[in-house]
Amino acid sequence: MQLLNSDYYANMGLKEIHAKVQAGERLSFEDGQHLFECPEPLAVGSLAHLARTRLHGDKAFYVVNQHINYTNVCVNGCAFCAYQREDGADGGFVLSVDDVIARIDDAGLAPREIHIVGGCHPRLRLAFFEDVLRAVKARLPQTVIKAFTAVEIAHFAALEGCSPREVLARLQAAGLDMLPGGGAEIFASPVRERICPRKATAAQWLAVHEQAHELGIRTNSTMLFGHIESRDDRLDHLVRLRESQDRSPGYTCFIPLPFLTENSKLKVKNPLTGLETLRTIAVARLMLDNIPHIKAYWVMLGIKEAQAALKFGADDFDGTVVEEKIGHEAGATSQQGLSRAELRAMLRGCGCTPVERDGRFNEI
Ligand code: V47
Ligand code: SF4
Repeated sequence: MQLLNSDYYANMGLKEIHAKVQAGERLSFEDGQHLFECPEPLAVGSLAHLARTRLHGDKAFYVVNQHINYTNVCVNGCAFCAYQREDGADGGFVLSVDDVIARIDDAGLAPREIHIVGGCHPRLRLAFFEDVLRAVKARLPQTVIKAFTAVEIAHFAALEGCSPREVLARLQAAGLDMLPGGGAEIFASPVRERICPRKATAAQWLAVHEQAHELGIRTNSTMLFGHIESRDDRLDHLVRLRESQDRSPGYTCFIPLPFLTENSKLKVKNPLTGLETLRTIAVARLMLDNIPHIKAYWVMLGIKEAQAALKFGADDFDGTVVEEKIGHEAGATSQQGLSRAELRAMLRGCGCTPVERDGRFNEI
């Protein structure tokens, strides 16, 4: 499918990259730099749309899902995080197993996916998380449980004095189906050391995902951008993810997360523009030729920019969500949840065919 003719891309200095995209060839780091430097973000967006359309046509996926954050108490204190509280501080909370089940019952959704994540709590032990998973599985046997970022898995392993692989195997036996993509932030160490020095390193994050893939647990991936990282750091992150997927296939989806600045200790000199966010999503689609889905996470992007992202390489809109805390503590202005009907109308409204999926990205 050719959305614009070759002369257009040649005039934009993208002749060779256009040819590579048309031929389905892999883009290099330098190609990525070229895409970031191209004076016309719409040209980059249309190339990403070409790649996205080849994979998914005009489909835009969504899922009936529920997010549950079990605690905001976290030992890591990442500089960008507005959600975290110190142990014992005002506003800290921990949900019990019964609280988690009550959240599910209150939502009354019959979700296809439950997304459970939280801070790295200093005292919650693995047995508690096994109980959570068993209780959720018993309540929702058909639902995919996507829970615990690689950072939480590494933290549980440190608390238990065992390997992340053992943690993954125990959680899988208790009902864990997938890992979410959080905690990747930016892999480049000089940036990572400034924004989240206590968190699992890039190598640890990647190792946990690759071990999960070996156990048959598929995973997602993210990138937090628009803070102190450079565009080259973003490309480095994308290339490392692509290499990880080559080594150990199992990433289903990539979620670009623009940094939301409210209530954060991290001060940013040049806040993201909407177009830079869209360009970054487009570059991600073009670089990540081996990850099938790019998620326009409406909670962090805002609904209108998430809709625009569907024309800049993204194909998934995430879901009904129900209640979200991490982005909203940081100033997300989106509402808390969307209904299936609202999601479908939003996707149709931007010229896409809405397709409901399950937690494993199978069409329903
Ligand atoms: O890892 C924290 C990010 C992530 C801020 O796997 C922030 O399907 C922006 O990973 N501004 C958690 N972002 C969310 C996440 C996620 C969300 C939806 C779906 C999936 C999935 C994963 O949120 C954290 C961090 O990168 N984050 N603070 C902030 N101020
Ligand atoms: Fe903790 Fe996650 Fe917030 Fe970092 S981003 S402080 S690991 S909750």
